[in-house]
Amino acid sequence: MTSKILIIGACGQIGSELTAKLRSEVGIDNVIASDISKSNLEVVNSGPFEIIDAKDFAAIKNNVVKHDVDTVYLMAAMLSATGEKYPEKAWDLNMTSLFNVLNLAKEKIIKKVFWPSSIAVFGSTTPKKNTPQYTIMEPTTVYGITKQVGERWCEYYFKNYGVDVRSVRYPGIISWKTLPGGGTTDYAIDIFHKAISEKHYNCFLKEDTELPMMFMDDAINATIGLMNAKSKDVQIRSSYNLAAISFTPKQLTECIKKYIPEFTLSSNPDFRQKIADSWPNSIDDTQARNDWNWQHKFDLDAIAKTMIEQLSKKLV
Ligand code: AKB
Repeated sequence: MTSKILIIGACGQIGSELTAKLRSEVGIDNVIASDISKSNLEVVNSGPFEIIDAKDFAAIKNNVVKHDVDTVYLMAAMLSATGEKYPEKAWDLNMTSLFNVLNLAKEKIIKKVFWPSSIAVFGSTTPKKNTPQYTIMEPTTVYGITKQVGERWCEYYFKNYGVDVRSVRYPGIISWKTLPGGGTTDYAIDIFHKAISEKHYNCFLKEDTELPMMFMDDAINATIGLMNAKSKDVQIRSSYNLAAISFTPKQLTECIKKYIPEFTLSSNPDFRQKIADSWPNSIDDTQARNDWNWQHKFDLDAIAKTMIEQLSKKLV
């Protein structure tokens, strides 16, 4: 029997591209997209779509039963920067939605769960270079706290209730199709939009702030690769470190200048600088590479080239 998939938060930056990729791989009717509103018409109009509030257990359960779903990707979350403005809302959304999905799996109503964690689980006491899989984790943002606690719950549900839950710690994800919202790494997308439209970008981070990043296509491949891995190969049930490249706003600017020579960068750090300063510069993801053969494809130059080509077509 074909597996039926529900994506919660399908209109967002990662959810929208995950929906498109899964629909192309397993068939349009086997992927039910859902979100709290119809904010992305491409997602809404490209296959089955339901309005679901990720905090509403009954709504998720009813749709799982209605569509005979066995696998849920929970992509709804409040990210780091917005979470600092609305700490209680971030806690409520990020934790309630996770429990809703884990409990459906515990009750054997669904079989498999994907839930993204983030580099935000790390804090200023974590080693910054090549941050290991297992290390000090003292996150300083509400978002990071929800992701760290969420990881503990995922492992707990796996060990105590046999829930097949899988997770990666996403770095900043760079994409051109759907805008991100409320993250600290969002500058690495804004910069391309402004490079094309204004030839100048005023960055909210200092120009030497180095953060781990990844192109969307790699992030989607990692997500689906982990979900397709044999259960015995998924040795980590909290969340896997996942890495591609690291760069600073200055290094990204140098790369963009190869394509847009007149582009300039200025910097006016705001509250997001403190968040970025608490995160790693680079990540050691050896275990993901060994356990389920994770490999990234896009380096900085390939990302810049693709972003500029695609956005130039889209923004005209
Ligand atoms: C954010 O900046 O909050 C996210 C993340 C790194 O999880 N992109």
